[in-house]
Amino acid sequence: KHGILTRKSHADMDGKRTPRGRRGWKKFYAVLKGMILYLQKDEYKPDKDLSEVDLKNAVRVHHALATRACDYSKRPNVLKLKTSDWRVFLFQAPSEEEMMSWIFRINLV
Ligand code: I3P
Repeated sequence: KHGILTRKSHADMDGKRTPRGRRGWKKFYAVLKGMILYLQKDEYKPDKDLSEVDLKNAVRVHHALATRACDYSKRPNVLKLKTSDWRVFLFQAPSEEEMMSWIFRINLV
């Protein structure tokens, strides 16, 4: 699965709140491949190698939990992703349907 996702980092690897200055929203081209959610600046091209930044932004979604971000109302179509290493991200999808589809696909991994 792939598509546009806008990310906000809410908690870091230790479960601690992401500090101010790193809590902004950022738009990515997201690709879910195997157990990894790749977040790239540009649209996915099969023959192009991932950049260092792309690899750094990639999120392991094995044993992660995706839910609708019911407690976040500033933006629509936002899902919450809790990873197995206690990071928490918010991802805004372009539509309700896309949000539900990402939640479903991530939780299948
Ligand atoms: C954050 C940025 C986010 C905002 C967040 C700010 O600043 O303005 O958009 O979240 O508020 O800290 P920075 O880019 O300097 O990290 P919202 O869009 O959800 O308001 P927060 O600290 O209350 O999460």
